[in-house]
Amino acid sequence: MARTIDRLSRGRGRRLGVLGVSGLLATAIAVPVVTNGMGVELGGSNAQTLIQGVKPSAPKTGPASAVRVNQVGYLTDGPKNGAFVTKAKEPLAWSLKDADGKEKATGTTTPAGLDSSSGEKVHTFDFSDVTDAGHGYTITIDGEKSEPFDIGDDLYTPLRSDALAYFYHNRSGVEIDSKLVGKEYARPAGHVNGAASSDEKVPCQPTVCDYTLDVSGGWYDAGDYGKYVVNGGIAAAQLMSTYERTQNAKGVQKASLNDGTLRVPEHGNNTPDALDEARWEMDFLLSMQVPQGEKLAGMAHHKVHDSTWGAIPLRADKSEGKRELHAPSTAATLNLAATAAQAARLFEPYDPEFAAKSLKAARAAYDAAKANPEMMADPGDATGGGAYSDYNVEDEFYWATSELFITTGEKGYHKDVLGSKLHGDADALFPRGGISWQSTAGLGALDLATVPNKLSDDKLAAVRKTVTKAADGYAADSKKAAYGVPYAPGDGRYAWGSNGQVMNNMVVLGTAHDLTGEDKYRDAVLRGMDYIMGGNPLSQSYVTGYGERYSHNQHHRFWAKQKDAKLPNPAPGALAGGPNSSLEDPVASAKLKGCAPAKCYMDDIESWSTNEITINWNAPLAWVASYVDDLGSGSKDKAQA
Ligand code: 9MR
Repeated sequence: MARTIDRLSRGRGRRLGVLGVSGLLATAIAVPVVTNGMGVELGGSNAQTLIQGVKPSAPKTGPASAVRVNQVGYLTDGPKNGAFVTKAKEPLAWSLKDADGKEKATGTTTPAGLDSSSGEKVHTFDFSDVTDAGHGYTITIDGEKSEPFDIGDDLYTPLRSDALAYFYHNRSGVEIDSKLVGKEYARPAGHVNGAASSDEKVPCQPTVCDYTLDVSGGWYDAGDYGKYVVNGGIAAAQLMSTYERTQNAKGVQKASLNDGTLRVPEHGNNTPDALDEARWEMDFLLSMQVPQGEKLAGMAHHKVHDSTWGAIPLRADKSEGKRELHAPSTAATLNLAATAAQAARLFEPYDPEFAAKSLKAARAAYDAAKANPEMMADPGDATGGGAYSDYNVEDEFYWATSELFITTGEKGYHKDVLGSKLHGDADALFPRGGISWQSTAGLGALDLATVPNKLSDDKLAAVRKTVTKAADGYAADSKKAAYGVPYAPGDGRYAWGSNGQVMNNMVVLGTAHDLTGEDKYRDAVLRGMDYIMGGNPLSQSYVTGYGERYSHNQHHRFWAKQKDAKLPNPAPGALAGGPNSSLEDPVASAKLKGCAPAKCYMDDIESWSTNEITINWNAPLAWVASYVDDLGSGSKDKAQA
């Protein structure tokens, strides 16, 4: 990765490779003054070890090399694989060179035949035996040279921070502070201007209700300024789980997401920064609940957004669209129940009052959903915002009751967990295509498997088995794929947000690794990172600022430099939706007709169906970034349960 990475201390020893990455790595533990990398001091009294993000060099564009590698790099002790596009039938020689062009290792490729994801013939190559850390390595095959990459420990430390900073950047209802994000990304608060476009006193769509709610705050969903309880819910849950994992899994850096570690304004409040970020959304989700005294009290409104689509580009504070609350839905209500139940246990040590309020809201939401199990959002309600309609809420019920059971240990919730058709059914909990906003049961199963709870030993073992069974499937998919991606939807078609699906499969794999310590799960996560960071049929890194050829024109109304040179590109750490076989926007359908699944992507701001960014894709990215950072060197002897 040809750029500087700022790292401050992280309180853990590092293994330095023979090629010496020591110049980049600070070793001191106590850092009394924390800056944001632009020389600006951050944090309150508790600021301790702010994790810095990348300072990207300009993205490369133009024709890609036929040698495909992870453009960020490979963990010192992890697997190291790549692919080469060629019609050659016989194995070819590969040569690994260091930054000075000196040959460090050689080998031969393995012909892999036709790769169905790209429709191209490829060879694969494996240089896992090379464990010398360094920068600027390249692989040359048949006269073609790869993009440069690193070998080293902790390559994903900045991603842990950048993937989470995405959420602060996209906060609604508050000024985005240049001291935290730099001048380019600072902006005034959006949707709190007292006008019809304010979220402070929002009426319902006509005939839906006759009250108004203050639903300011929360995160904008994506390139649009809608805020959806379905989707906001899973994103908040996965952020909380990113933190929760650091408290429960073995071999993790427990303090890595604590107060003073991330770019949030709440430093010094003694609450882990990852929870501060999740709280910003939780307060919004709670505000979407129908108030006591109303007919549907306890239910949650499905969404709030403009009554018509806003133009692009458009900074949040300049948005003038009229905001409206849409009808409550069972799915939204269960998202609220699940996340508020999770928040109740996580905030208990930091803000017991908020924890109690959350638990009360979660119980009320769950009861309301049981009383109204079929209030489905209208799939046609998609003007000015997405529909997020979902006809099957069994999975949301399973997720919500799992969270309520974990938090309370109560018999009623226990009965509902065990009584669910989904319980114990790995294929139903973890569909081939992955967990998504439409398929949330896996979130409940993952938490039951990893967060201490009152399931009996045999039942806990059975839940864990569903996780490892699903992970076995994703790991097998990764092994079969020339590009190593742990994503093989049944119909072979990549979904809208396929990169989010890849990430969610990696969350399941990472959890299976946490539970068992088995290398195959860790390897599949790292192979997934290879795919996301440029080792794919387009040689495209899908995370802004990471790798050489990274996505930088994602669909976003403020990060819209492609439309207006005065505006910024997406901030580092933003994950593009990725290839979508269905080409659901005019630009993609005009330009990508007939594309092979993993090539149905373009880095164009107009291609919202392949190149949007959203909270529910960045949330699993944050989980995965935190997991892979914990791997350190990727050493196989990582201590496990
Ligand atoms: O991620 C959603 C995808 O699964 C759906 O197929 C698609 C069309 O309904 O909508 C996607 O979600 C978008 C939402 O509707 C509006 N905000 C942006 C979201 C990401 O593209």
